[in-house]
Amino acid sequence: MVTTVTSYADARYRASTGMGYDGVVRISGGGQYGTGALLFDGRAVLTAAHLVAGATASLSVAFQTGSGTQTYSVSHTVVNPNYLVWSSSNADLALVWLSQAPPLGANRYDIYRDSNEMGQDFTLVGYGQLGTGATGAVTSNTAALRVQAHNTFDADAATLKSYLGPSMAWLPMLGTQLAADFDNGTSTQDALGRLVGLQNVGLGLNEGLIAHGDSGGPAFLAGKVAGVASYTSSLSHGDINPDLDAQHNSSFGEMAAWQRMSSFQQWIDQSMRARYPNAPTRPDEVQKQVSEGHSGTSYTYFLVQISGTRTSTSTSPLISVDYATRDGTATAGSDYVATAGRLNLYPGEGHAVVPVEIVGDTVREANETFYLDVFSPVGGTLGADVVKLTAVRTILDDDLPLI
Ligand SMILES: [Ca+2]
Ligand SMILES: [Ca+2]
Ligand SMILES: [Ca+2]
Ligand SMILES: [Ca+2]
Repeated sequence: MVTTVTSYADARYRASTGMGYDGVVRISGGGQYGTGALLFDGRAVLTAAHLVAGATASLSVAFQTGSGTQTYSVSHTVVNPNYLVWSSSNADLALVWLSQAPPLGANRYDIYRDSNEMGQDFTLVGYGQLGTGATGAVTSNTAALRVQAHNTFDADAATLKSYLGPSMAWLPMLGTQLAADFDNGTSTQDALGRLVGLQNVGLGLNEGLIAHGDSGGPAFLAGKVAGVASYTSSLSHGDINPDLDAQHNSSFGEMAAWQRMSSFQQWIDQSMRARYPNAPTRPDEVQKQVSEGHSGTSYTYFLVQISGTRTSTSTSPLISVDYATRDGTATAGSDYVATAGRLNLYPGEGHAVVPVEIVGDTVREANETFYLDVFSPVGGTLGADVVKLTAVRTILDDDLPLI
């Protein structure tokens, strides 16, 4: 991660444990290093396809949390099918599933589902090469420092192509990549200002950019993954070259692109749903009581089902609801993993599940309950005058008393 600070080891740019970034992981495999983010089901890690698509060696995923560094193996990998079909740089996304439950202290993230990213300031987090905007990336990140920086989403990458033509050697698919340039507060290094007329010196000297090793890392808006780091470029057009040193090294005057999660959410959601073990598909299959287990986590599922007809029009094909867990006698963090997000039902889907992780232990306890609230429906209703639905789960203690 290249930032504008004089020292890239500056504590202000560390994404230290306990700051909300403990679900940002370092991915290793095939001699490559990259970054990823643990998604809301606590099993799937979102990253870039180019890190994993050709990896013959097995991948591993390292977490840094308050309980130290823990490394997990991967049980399954799915690369976005369009990565192989569309031209390079497009649909550069993969999901990898952990072979076992990760640390409870690792944050789980929803994806950012609204399409109002442009113009917003975001936080990028990763394990990439270190450097400054003035020097570019100068050193590999052998200490596996997790670093954060900030930037502003400037444009859809396809817009750049429409201005630059052959000066940009690739063809981003419309609406699928978020571009940001690396500003230092001057118009001279305002890459997208000079190249495509998007004058905006952004956060000035407070900006950062991705570098090697940050690939697959998250760009956060409101604590949700809005983008997945994909590539950087030193762009020029005719005699205009905003790059500070005219070298492709993540310096001031370059740009980067993130795959845009709001345009890939259907693929992400449906890929995850396809791998939930024993998920119910009908109300009579829903288990309202779940055995706690003794270690790791297991799932309980809440089923969201459409009854009646969709009210959405073709311009709004989604039905969605927001959801959030809530403590009853069970406590989030020790008995189950709190989760909150938005669930979409896509065209052709009549139901979907919200998985919640149940925390196993060997402590003798009472049976305990928690709730899932469902609210803010879009494209449908919860029922006349109903603003919130609540379902309850009982965690059955399965530990013997000490005798
Ligand atoms: Ca910028
Ligand atoms: Ca700019
Ligand atoms: Ca450069
Ligand atoms: Ca137990």
